[in-house]
Amino acid sequence: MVETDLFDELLEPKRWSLADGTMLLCGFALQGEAVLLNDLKSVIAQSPLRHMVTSSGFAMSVAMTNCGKLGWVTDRKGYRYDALDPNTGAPWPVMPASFLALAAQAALEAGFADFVPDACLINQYKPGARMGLHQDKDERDFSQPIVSVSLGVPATFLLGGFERADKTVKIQLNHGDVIVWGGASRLRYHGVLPLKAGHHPAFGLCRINLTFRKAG
Ligand code: MD3
Ligand code: FE
Repeated sequence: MVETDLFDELLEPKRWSLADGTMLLCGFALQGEAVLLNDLKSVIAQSPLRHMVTSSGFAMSVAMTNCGKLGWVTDRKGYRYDALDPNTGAPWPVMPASFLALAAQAALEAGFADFVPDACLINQYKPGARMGLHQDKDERDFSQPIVSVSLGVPATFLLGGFERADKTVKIQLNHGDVIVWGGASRLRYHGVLPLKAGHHPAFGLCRINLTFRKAG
């Protein structure tokens, strides 16, 4: 039936294969958005966003917090995963069921069954905040994918190669977009250009990125 086809078309997220093992699922996080946003608020209330310091002593422009069994932290001693929030001394907030379900469903769409993340890093970008080119290498098992969810103001993501100097391609990430990074692409260099001024009804000036990992 024509109506059914139309609705299928509207509900079916646009997907793009970006590189080996990497899939962009446009708008994938929009279904169940209200619950996701409530759960996000609750996590941030328990473990507030903060600007962590790198080993060289500079504060990151991105504000961060975590939920799940493990959280990514950096301080003068360097990068690591830790079960405790250094600011509160307490375990990180429990990973909400809505977060776990979104990450598992996205991973499955990209061909990774049974993805059970134990860490969700929450990155908050305000105008000007950026993330320089880097690799994600602090996890135990690189065969596990990473799922990232973009919310709020759009950002330009840079996807590079396997060496820092390799050329990069720009990818615009909008509210609700989800990327599953797996396979060979798991160790590609990547970063985020300084956030431009923008406005989103629920996030104001900000972009929030949720990054789900099996870290331990
Ligand atoms: C590409 N965050 O927290 S997540 C990070 O938008 C980080 O906040 C970015 O990079 C952000 O480490 C992007 C997307 C991401 C995660 C892992 C990757 C992209 C990746 C691994 C390989 C290649
Ligand atoms: Fe990264």
